[in-house]
Amino acid sequence: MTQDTMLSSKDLMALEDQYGAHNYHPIPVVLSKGEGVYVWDVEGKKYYDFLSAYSAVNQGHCHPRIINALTEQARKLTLTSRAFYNDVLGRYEKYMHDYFGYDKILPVNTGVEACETAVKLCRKWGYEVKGIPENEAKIIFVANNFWGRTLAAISSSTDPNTTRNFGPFMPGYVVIPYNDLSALQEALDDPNVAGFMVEPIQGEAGVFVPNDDYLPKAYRMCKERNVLFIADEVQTGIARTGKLICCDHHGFRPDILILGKALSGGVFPVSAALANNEIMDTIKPGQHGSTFGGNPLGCAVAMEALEVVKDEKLAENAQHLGRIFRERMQKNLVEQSDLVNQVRGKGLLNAIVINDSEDSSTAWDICLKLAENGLLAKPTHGNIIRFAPPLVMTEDQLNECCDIIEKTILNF
Ligand code: IF1
Repeated sequence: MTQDTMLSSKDLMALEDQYGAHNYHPIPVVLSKGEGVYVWDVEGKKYYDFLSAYSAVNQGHCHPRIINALTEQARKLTLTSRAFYNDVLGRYEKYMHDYFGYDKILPVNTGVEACETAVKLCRKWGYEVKGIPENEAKIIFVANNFWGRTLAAISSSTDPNTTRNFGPFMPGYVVIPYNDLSALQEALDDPNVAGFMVEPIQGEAGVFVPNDDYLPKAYRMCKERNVLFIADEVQTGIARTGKLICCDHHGFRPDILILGKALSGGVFPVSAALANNEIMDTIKPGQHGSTFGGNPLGCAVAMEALEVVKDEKLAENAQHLGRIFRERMQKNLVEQSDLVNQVRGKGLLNAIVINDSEDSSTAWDICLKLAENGLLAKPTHGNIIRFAPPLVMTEDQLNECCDIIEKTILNF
């Protein structure tokens, strides 16, 4: 069963079924190669990737510059732990300061760790700077949020499938409806609120874009109450929505910025919480960290991944192609087909809403047809299909993809 043994897609799926926990239900395609906007399955069939590993592969699969940074660093030094300094971390931290404009970074591995880091930072700031009485700090979340699978993360979840039989949960959370400023105003009346954490566009909820004034007004309301605005940009950050981070569309800077996924171009888990000194300096030695956080390999990869975003103007491309995508879906599907109710999104983070119930299998069945026709996308809920290709796509490629999507759905 080594790599040399020739196994078919069917064999490989059977292995996962028998030996792996059944915590996923993937589209039945087994991928073995990726390059730019394309992936190939074991049998050699080529697909356009319209998921980009949930927006982690914004720079395209196996970007040669990022892979080069990975292999060069891997030959020199991969991990020291934070018991010692390494010669890449400081450079990376300065690089992140220059790139995103925050005083300091706290480097971690996965997105959920970065989100939990933000929650811990927020609580600590709440006690030590804002002056909230011990163990009384609250953090406001919104309904249908998604920030990972740890107990701290699912404690804020409103999805019963995510929480059932995993309790008891973390206290100190308040959950209000998304896109609802009066609910936020009311929740902010509690003087023990330390922070408000939100995804600028809700991913798992189905690429739900809030009203244009929601985020900037929410930010201002938080400022008025001395509450930290925490932006979970793990999915929306790194050029995905047509700006470097989604909050850039609205002209304000969150107090804590959480990044992950495409921070490493999907090559290696690299995530981070960024904040200014007033917040970050509340954390002292021994109070937070991990074995791998800030490892030289991840730092080298992240710097190159961010250089690629700048050099290849990926934010601009996402903005431009996103407009074309939504225009075509609107004109050729929403207005032509009873099957599609809506197209929504920003930049190249988009979704179409299928005219069927949330618990139908229509979106899933359409995704199987799309795969047959050479394009990989994943439903979120039974009636929403997310479309998020790598941002290195060309206009010609995007138009070819729109042809595939339109043909598949009009023939469905
Ligand atoms: C899975 C969804 C996407 C995230 C936001 C933090 C994290 C995520 C906004 C945690 C992770 C993932 C994880 C992935 C599915 C996926 C997802 F459909 F579930 F909602 F992207 F849209 N904040 N999102 O979206 O980051 O610890 O995973 O690095 O299989 O659970 P992580």
